[in-house]
Amino acid sequence: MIDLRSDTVTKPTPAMRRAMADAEVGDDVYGEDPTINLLQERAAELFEKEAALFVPTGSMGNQTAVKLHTKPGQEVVIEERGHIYNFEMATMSAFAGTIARPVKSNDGSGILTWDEISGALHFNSAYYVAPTGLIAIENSHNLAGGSVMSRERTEDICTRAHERNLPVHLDGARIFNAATALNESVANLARPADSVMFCLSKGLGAPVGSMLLGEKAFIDEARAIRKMLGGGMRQAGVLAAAGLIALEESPKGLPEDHANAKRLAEGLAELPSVRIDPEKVVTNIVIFDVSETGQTADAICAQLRERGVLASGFGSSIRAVTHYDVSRDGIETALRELRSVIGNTPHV
Ligand code: TLP
Repeated sequence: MIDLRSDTVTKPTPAMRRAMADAEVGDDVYGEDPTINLLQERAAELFEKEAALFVPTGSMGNQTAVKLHTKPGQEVVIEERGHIYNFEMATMSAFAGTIARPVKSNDGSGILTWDEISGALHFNSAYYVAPTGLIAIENSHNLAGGSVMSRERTEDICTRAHERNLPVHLDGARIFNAATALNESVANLARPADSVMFCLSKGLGAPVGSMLLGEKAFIDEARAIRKMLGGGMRQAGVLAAAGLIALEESPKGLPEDHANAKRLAEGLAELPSVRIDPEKVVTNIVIFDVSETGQTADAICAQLRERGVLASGFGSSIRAVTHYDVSRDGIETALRELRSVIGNTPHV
């Protein structure tokens, strides 16, 4: 199977498995797991943040941040396709008592400008208008096709937010992909934000785990929230060991994943009934519109599955994500199968 459903599907590399088997462990609820402690120190150093916390999932990292930055009854300003709003089970409401204020990005890139954000902020409004408590940004932006927010845009949004005493949380599930595409350090992309979550289990290929980073006092509080959510793990150094390998080794492979995504997008753009602009594919996510094929995305994905290619249908679009378990040959095979499933369908 050529599995392009997500970069979460990767299997641990041999080096990760070895490190997991050899990991020194302890009870992390007592802060005594040396491998987790090392991973947290290493992540904080790399991102130039005061502290880091190992969390089981990206969703837990994001929602812990939302909880800590806001008060019940506040709004979280977020791009309308943001993961925190669309794919995290309304936890921002159920747990933090907040509501999303989704904002459309006018150029379709998913990367908001300050002007777009500022139109959605509420301060000093009438007392019955919910005030803004947080701005959440996402880099790379998953549902916008892996688009990236530049360092300058991140700085601009964060500086202006801070002038208004508003915190900014960065959902950097794939921040290493963004950093690779922009030729920036992850620290430069994360520095302006008050908190950042990044995933070890996406483009970096670790089997489990994400990191939440911020100031020390914030991370101390986050540890308690993690426990509240049932995320206090014990000898999870076996997982952190794979995370350390992911952090050190996996970023080197991301240019290849991005080149594979670009190739896939270019091949897809040759199909008359597929809508995609390969220029806009800069990381490892390829989202293409199939509404002119005369078939639904789900029907296309079902036929692809029979031919050994897995991809995900999202409405009238299909998402394919490249990662280290898919080679260039795999991409060429996927393209061949895509051509035979949708290639000759006429425009409608
Ligand atoms: N994304 C998953 C699905 O939920 C869509 C995927 O396959 O891409 N932020 C972003 C930007 C994400 O893409 C994801 C996962 C998360 C947060 C949540 O991470 P997990 O799945 O670890 O809770």
